[in-house]
Parts: sequence; C-alpha cells; structure tokens
Amino acid sequence: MRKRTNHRAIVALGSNQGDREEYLRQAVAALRALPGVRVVAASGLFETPALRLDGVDESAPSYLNAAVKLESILEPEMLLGALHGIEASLGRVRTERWGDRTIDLDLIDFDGLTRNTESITLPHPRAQERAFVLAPWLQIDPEAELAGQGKVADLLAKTTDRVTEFPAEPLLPAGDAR
Ligand code: A4P
Ligand code: MG
Repeated sequence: MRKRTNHRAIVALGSNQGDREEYLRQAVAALRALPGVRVVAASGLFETPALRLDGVDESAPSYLNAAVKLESILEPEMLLGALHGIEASLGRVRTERWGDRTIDLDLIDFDGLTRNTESITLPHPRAQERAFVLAPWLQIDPEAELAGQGKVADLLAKTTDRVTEFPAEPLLPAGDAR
C-alpha cells in the first residue's frame, strides 16, 4: 500500500464572542474529529485586544487566541475547507472583515509552503506581524520558522501588540494527542 503523506500544519484559533474558551475547546474537539487529521500539540490560551482594520480597539471585546499543530493527510485547500466547515458549525457569521466572531480558524503554515491562489494564501499573510498568532505558535514549537520571514521567536520580538497568558485547563490534555 502506498504510504500516505503526513503534512504538518499550524492552525491559529481566535474567538471574541460568547463563551470564548468553550468555542476554542469545541474547535479543538472538531479538529480532532476530522478524518485524516491528528492534533499533535496545542498552546495555552492568550487574551489579546481586538485588532480591527483601523488598529487595536480596546473598547471591542477582547480575543482568546491559541494555536495547534496538526498532522494532516489532507492537502491545504481541503484542510482550509474543513476549517471553514468547523467555523460554520460553531456559529461563525461573516459580516464585516476583522469583525467580532465566535471562532476564526486560520491556516498559518503548511509544510513551510508558499502558495498564493484565489482560494488560499500560505503562509497566512499577516502572521508575521501578530503576537496573537506568533506567541501561541512559539509555545508549541520553539524552533518554528515562518516561510520567507524567519524565526518565529525573532518575529515575535518585533511585534507591538499585547498578549497576556490566560489561565485555563490545557486544550489538549497531556498524552491525549489525536
Ligand atoms: N484564506 C486564504 N488563505 C487563508 C489562510 N491561510 N487561512 C481566505 C485562513 N483563511 C484563508 O477569511 C477571509 C478569506 O481568506 C476567506 O475566504 C478564506 O478562505 P475569513 O476568515 O473569511 O475572514 P476574516 O478572518 O474576517 O478576514 P481575514 O482577512 O482572514 O482576517 P484575519 O487575518 O483572519 O484576522 N484580533 C485579535 N486580537 N485576535 C484575532 O484572532 N483575528 C482577526 C481576523 C482580526 N483581529 C483579531 C483576530
Ligand atoms: Mg480568518
């Protein structure tokens, strides 16, 4: 039998509506239930002020952000489609760009691939300037690099947005990767 390729992907999770922590937990559960996908690591939770198109908005509900590392036999477009399916199942309604949302799942990195088509941009085009993406990613992968941009640790050092660790039970209990 042909060996199936296991790709490596980083998915960033964000929520700033409703029970934010519960939405993140449900998103991780849904990722774990995807056929062909294994969640191998999850970061802690971070509380972060909402970034809007015109800058940080301290008066908007703040986000909880996290990141997970996946092994996937799905190709990037299929995986992104699955992420959209999970967003829809968790009540995400797309109204305004960068508007409030129950859950946002962004594909940050996929095998270090660079791709820019109508349906997908890899790596995620704004990851390099966002501490709310880089800080959780660094936690699960201290040696991580963002394709074409350099080490995640160096990029994080240059960011200006504020992230605060949010005490919570682990999104993925130790020894429970699936
Ligand atoms: N798309 C293409 N490539 C990708 C990819 N690699 N990952 C497409 C995810 N989506 C990708 O996304 C817009 C379109 O990009 C979709 O058609 C998707 O297929 P969206 O999720 O529909 O809309 P959006 O999230 O409002 O827009 P956008 O531009 O993707 O926003 P971002 O960059 O996701 O930012 N502030 C804090 N503190 N924390 C956050 O997590 N998130 C956002 C959203 C804004 N402010 C935030 C946070
Ligand atoms: Mg998005």
